[in-house]
Amino acid sequence: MSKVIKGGMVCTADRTWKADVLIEGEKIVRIGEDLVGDEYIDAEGAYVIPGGIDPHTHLEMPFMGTTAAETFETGTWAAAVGGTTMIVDFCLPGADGSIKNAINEWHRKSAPQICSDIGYHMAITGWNENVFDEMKDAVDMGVNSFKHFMAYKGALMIEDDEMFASFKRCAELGALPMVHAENGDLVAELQQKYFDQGITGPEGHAYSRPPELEGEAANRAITIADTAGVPLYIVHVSCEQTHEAIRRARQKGMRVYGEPLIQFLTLDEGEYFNKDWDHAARRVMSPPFRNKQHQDSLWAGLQAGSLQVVATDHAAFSTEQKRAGRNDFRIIPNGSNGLEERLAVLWTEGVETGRLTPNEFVAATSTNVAKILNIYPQKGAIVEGADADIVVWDPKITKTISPANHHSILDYNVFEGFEVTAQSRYTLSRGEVIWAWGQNSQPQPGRGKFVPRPAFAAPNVALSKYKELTSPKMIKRDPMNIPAGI
Ligand code: DUC
Ligand code: ZN
Ligand code: ZN
Ligand code: ZN
Repeated sequence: MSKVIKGGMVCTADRTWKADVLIEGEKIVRIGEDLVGDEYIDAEGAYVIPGGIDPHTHLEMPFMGTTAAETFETGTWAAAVGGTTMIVDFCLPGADGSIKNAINEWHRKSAPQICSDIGYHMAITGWNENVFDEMKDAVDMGVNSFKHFMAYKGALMIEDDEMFASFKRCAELGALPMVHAENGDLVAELQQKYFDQGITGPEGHAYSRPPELEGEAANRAITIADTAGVPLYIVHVSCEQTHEAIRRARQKGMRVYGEPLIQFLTLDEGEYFNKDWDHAARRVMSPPFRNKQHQDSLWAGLQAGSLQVVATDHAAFSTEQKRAGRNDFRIIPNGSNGLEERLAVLWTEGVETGRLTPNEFVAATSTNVAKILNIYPQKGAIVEGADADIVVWDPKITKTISPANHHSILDYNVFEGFEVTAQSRYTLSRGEVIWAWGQNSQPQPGRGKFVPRPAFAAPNVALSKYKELTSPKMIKRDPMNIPAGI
């Protein structure tokens, strides 16, 4: 059974033109005029874009004494509604510290639930011989990127020497290191200081994580990556300082990538001063939302190409879960939503306002992600031979975002009240229509597939070389336990 997406404007990262798209099975087989097939999908008046890829989600992640409420099923269903056909989720090691076991655990949880495709990043939360060895297993298992937390002291935070060892390992494996850039030592100090001053509410979260501490960590990570001779991906870039660090590094010829979040582009720090505690706490995430000056810098980075992708860091905790931090902002589970809203909000606030072209929108939501994470052109492209992950993107459907009409499991939505001016008319995942506007039927859980991401071409370094140079040490960390006041 072939399908033709008919009458739309194909819009890729490079250009926009009127064409039909012929799909056979799971693949795009032809792009051209007046194509014929067994079935037709109406794209008149709409753009035909590569399915969104969200490079940063935390579904069902055990974190800060609880587990993120969004499941792999509800998350990928919400994603499909929003025009996202693939997510890259963060694997955290469990109590045994094993990378291999963590990846298998993520497969166990995600495989029966996912409605569309998935990849993983692996978190490196400590350093020892086993981590060194298992990083190779991860790459062999199709996980070619490793995240390092420079914050969450006493739980996930990694020290500079460990990060350097891990970055060197990435260099020899052809893997991409990533960082959560915040100076965790200073964040912990500031948290204690504000708490001791009697600031116990969500505003303390914003005060204790100033942009300077993010910029410092970003610069440090860039220096470490440069010394290790490896590219670097900085997740959730929230502020001008981090953007500037990335811009400078790129100007020097380094491959440093920056990922602003849709939340950071459109929501500001004023949210933490809302009189309604629940409202403010629902928006507590790290790094926190910033002011307009920082937002302007992020938009400029997307326009100029010094920032490449827009993600969500979707880590959804219910109001009830957030209330664990009722008397102490330090234990409010960190995270906010956006998986379903990312494309529509970026379109409305970016393309409709003239800040981004439709092609830049496609690059930031899909194509650049696929390139940076080494799955292009299987994903992120409308070309013959690519997976038919395609969205018929209708710039005339308007919607007011609300928990009443969203598909996330959450009981609130940080974008509530946003009027968006575009939606997915049809979302296709490997040739199958998994969302049709107005029908609201859920795709089959378990139909999604894990997408292995191969290693990048690596310099030819003997695998044993750094094993002698790096001093393995065992530091026990427990992501479930972030003690207050450290
Ligand atoms: N930040 C969050 O807000 N949530 C999950 C992890 C992170 O780094
Ligand atoms: Zn330290
Ligand atoms: Zn992070
Ligand atoms: Zn994250």
